[in-house]
Amino acid sequence: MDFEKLLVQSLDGVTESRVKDAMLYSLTAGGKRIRPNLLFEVLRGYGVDESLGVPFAAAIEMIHTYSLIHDDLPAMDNDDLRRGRPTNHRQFDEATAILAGDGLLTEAFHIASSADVPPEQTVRAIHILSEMAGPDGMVYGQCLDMNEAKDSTYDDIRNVHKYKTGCLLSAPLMIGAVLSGKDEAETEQWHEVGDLLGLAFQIQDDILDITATPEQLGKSNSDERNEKITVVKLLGEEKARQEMKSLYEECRLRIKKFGGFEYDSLIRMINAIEARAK
Ligand code: GRG
Repeated sequence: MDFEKLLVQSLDGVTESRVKDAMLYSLTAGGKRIRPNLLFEVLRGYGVDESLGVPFAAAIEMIHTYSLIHDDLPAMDNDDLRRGRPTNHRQFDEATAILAGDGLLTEAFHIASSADVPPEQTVRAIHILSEMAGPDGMVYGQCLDMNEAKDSTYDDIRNVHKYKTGCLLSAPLMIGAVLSGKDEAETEQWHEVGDLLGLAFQIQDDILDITATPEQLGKSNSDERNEKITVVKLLGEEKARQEMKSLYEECRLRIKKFGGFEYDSLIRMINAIEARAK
């Protein structure tokens, strides 16, 4: 299955315009596709045909890309570089970048609602997607992040990461469980795995921001310029690394506990995420 091709094809029906060009510009800029692959790994582990997940994987990657476009805007982090290219508002203009984000967010739900799976699974998956992306999920996390207090504690920062980063990693895991016919309780356990993964992933992001160059990362380190409080600043690099390792370990332990789930491939993916250099 060629997900890259399917992702681009999922926008084939969208009217040609400057905003479509801007949507495709960021969508095809070479993201790591962690979220789509998490969804495919859950389906694989439960022995379900991965192609069933394509519309939802595309929708999640589109929502993730919209969040990066909006996060880079002058009113937010004001960044010039993303995925190794000029940010969307630098390449196009601010108004087009706002519309490109809006377009990706709304088109994501259009694509998800057209999935060829039982309607009750589609409704549950869309319910999860909107909750994880919206004002009870990632948007809430971004709001907390924008209004961060100067005396924030590690627990405060953990809460920001749970929503800002964890929710959009939980969504593909949970939707994978839904498409595999799993009940609410099991789906909720995948939510917890996503929370842990989000916390680990975000600490790693903070560590990479100070240990790798903007060229290696393909993005600028705006945390320093915007005087953001990071886990590395609060705990020191060594303790932050230990915390990250124990979160990834806890994540692996939880994954190995799911009944009827072939976990080897997903565990290999988690190991690869932990070893990432960008
Ligand atoms: C604007 C509603 C709104 C939300 C923005 C995504 C985000 C929330 C902020 C971006 C800054 C940031 C560090 C977010 C945490 C999530 C994260 C580490 C995103 C980067 O994800 P990767 O590494 O990116 O998967 P690629 O480019 O590989 O897809």
